Parts: sequence; structure tokens; C-alpha cells
Amino acid sequence: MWQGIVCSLALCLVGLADLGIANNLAGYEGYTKYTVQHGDEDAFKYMVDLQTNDAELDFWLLTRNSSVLTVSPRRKTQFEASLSSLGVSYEMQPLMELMAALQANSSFAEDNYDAEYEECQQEECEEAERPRRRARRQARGFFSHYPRYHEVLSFMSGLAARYPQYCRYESLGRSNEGRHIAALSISLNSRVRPRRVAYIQAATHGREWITTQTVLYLAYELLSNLRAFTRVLQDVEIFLVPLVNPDGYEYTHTTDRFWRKNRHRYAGHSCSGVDINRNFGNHWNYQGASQNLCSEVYSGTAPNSEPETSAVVRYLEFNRNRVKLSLDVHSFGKFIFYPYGYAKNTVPPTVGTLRSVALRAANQIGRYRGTRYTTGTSASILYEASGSLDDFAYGNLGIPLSYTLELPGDEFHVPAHDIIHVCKETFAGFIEFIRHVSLY
Ligand code: 0X9
Ligand code: ZN
Repeated sequence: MWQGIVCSLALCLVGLADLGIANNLAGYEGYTKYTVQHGDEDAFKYMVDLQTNDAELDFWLLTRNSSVLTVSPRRKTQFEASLSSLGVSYEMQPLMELMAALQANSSFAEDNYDAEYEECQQEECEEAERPRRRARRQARGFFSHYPRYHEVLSFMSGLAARYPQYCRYESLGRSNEGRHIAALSISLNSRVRPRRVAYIQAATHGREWITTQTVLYLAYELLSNLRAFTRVLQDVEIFLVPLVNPDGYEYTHTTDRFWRKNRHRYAGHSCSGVDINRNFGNHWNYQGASQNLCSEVYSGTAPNSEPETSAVVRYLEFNRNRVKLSLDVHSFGKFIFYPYGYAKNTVPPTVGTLRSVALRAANQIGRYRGTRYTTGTSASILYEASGSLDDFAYGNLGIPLSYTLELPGDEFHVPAHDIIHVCKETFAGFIEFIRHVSLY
């Protein structure tokens, strides 16, 4: 028995190092993840205040009913005391235990894939089928792990090289650390003008890895089956930005798995980073945002102060008459949010349309394997937060269909075997949203 315990402990320790878990989790030893059920409005308000003003707590999810957050060992006792005085119930788990469990199932046996991915035997393959099968094989590998920045870029440029008639690879500008904010434009009839634009972006928050994969899967699936999507793509250009925050995304791979903001550094300050989703120019810094640069929701020095924000704004403003759909893909919670998110009880004039399109998309997503999304404004379901893309696109640019999606998951690390399924179900939602673009 003792031997068994020693072995499993040793395995566990070796496993952590071997699996590369140490690099981007260094410094998180002793952290605890809390799942708190808010009894009443007071407890919720208390949590919102902590999210905005307490830079030592990191909220992964905060809704009216519950929150998920991590707390440092230094703050543990104090935090638990405040939970007791609020009288709320909660569960806790050591963060490292959770991460080890997630990491353990992160290598995925590829033979678990659907039959549709299976290849024919070498001799059965028609000559003409080979490149297609090779592409499928590559895609199979690509959607079974979380790629680094350079892998994302080569996947994108690979698609553009393979489908030059239908796909253009470009850069919207550079990030704080000089990385390209890469984009793909997909369109069937580049001669049809003007084409309406469906704009979709992901990874505004560095740690929300699954979001990038769903947007890349959309590009891959559309381009590999163009004929099936002729109607959807008839007069629509699809513009995809899978990594709005490439610096934050890389940082989560190399240094800090839970990094949310961009990597703006300020001379003389130890804290860094701006929350890009608080930096847009709609009710900037009004609510749910902070001017403390250590805060997870630091809104920056001014609206659009960040190169990542202004790259997106420049593109959307330049194309404002053509862009009919803006989707900002986040993780997690299974929500589709429409404006406004900056304040409660502020109803946009076209709320009926916004709601019905959201419901249709949620319904399409559910058809794949029953995943149930909740739709509404983020101010009513989550918390009031201003300076986000959804409000800016709708309120400032008049883009009629503007949404934030929160993909499924219980934490930021969707297990590797589930990536493809989240991609497929989300694809159905994306297509439903895009179908509505032609109506404007
Ligand atoms: O708070 C956010 O930026 C988004 N949630 S996340 O957990 N991914 O950080 C929600 C933004 C919703 N939209 C507005 N508040 N306008
Ligand atoms: Zn997010």
C-alpha cells in the first residue's frame, strides 16, 4: 500500500513537470478555486465589488447566482471569513489539483475521432483525394490541442495558400509587443460588391484558448466545404480575427496560464496589462471597469488607448456600412449576450431582433449534442461592465447584430478531446448568425 501511495505521488510529481504544467503555473502553488452560490442580491453585489476593486482575487465567472474565482494563500483566511459573514455556501478545490487533473487528460488519442475523420487505406485512395485527406489529417491534429501563436498564423496562411481564390490572409496591425493581429477574409464571390461583412473575433482575453479554435474551425470548415455553403456566402464576406490579444495568449502559454489582459507595461509599475474588453469607446470606464492598473478589468488610460483595440476599431470603422454582424467570442459560461452590457435596464431599440437571432443561434448550437445556452444582456445575467466591443459595435457603429458569446466549460481549459466538439457545435451557431447578415 505504501509503495502504491509513494508511486502515485511520485508519478504525480513527475507528471506535473513532464507535462509542462510548471511553466505557466509557477507562482500558483497554494491557490484555491472557489465556487460560491450567492444567496441574495447583497452577496452578488459584494462579489461585483471584489471583482472590480480587489486586484488579488481573480474571477473566472461571475453571474447573479454564482461565482467562480481563485484566491491566493495570503488572502484565503480573510476571504473565507467574508464568505461566512455573507452566509453563502461555497465549494473549494486546490488550484494545482484541478490543473493536474485537466493536464492528465490533455493528450488525446486521435483514434477516438469520429468516423468522418478516418482515412482510407493507402491503396484505396484516389490520387485526387490525397491532398484533401492530408489536409484533414493536419486539421485532426490541429483541433486536438491548443496551438501557439506561430502555429495559429501558419494554419491561417496555409488556408489562404490552399484557397487563394476565396481566402485572404492579412494583418490588422501589431500588438503591444509587436505581434501581428492576423485576420482571414473569406468570400465566395469577391466580384460581388458591396458585400456585407460578418466580423468574428476571439481571444480578447488571453486565457480563453478554446475561443481561437472555434474561429479557426469555422474558417477550415467553410473553406473545405465551400459548395455546401454557397447560399450562406452568396453576398457575405466573413472576416475572422482568431487572436485579438496575441501577446496575452502567448503569455498564458509561457508564463501565466490565467492571464486575461494585454501585455502593456508601464514604466515604474509592477502591474501590467489593459483589459481590451474595457477599452472600447462606449461608456468607457463607466461601470465594471477600474482605473487601478493592477485590476483584471483595468480600462487603460483612454478609450482605444491600446493597439489591439484600435486595430479592431480601425477595421470596423472603415467598413462600418458593410459590417452587419459582430461576434466577440469569449469563454466560459454558455451565454449569448446582446447589448447593452454597460448598465442594467438599458434596452436597445432593436432588442426583439437581437433576442430572436440569439435564440435561433442557441437553438442551432443545441442540436449537435444538447448544449443549452442562455441568452440576454450581460448586465442582467452577469454584471454591468462598460467599454466592451458588443456595446461599441452596436451603439457607436450601428452594427445591427452585435453579440458576445461565452463558450461552454467549467474553467478555461476545455479538455483536448472536447475541443473538436465545442468547435462543431459552435460552428452551427456561427452559421445561424451569418445567415441573418444577408437580411440587412
Ligand atoms: O467581462 C467580460 O469582458 C466578458 N466576460 S468574460 O468572463 N469573458 O470576461 C463579458 C462581456 C459582456 N459584454 C459587456 N459587458 N458589454
Ligand atoms: Zn473573456
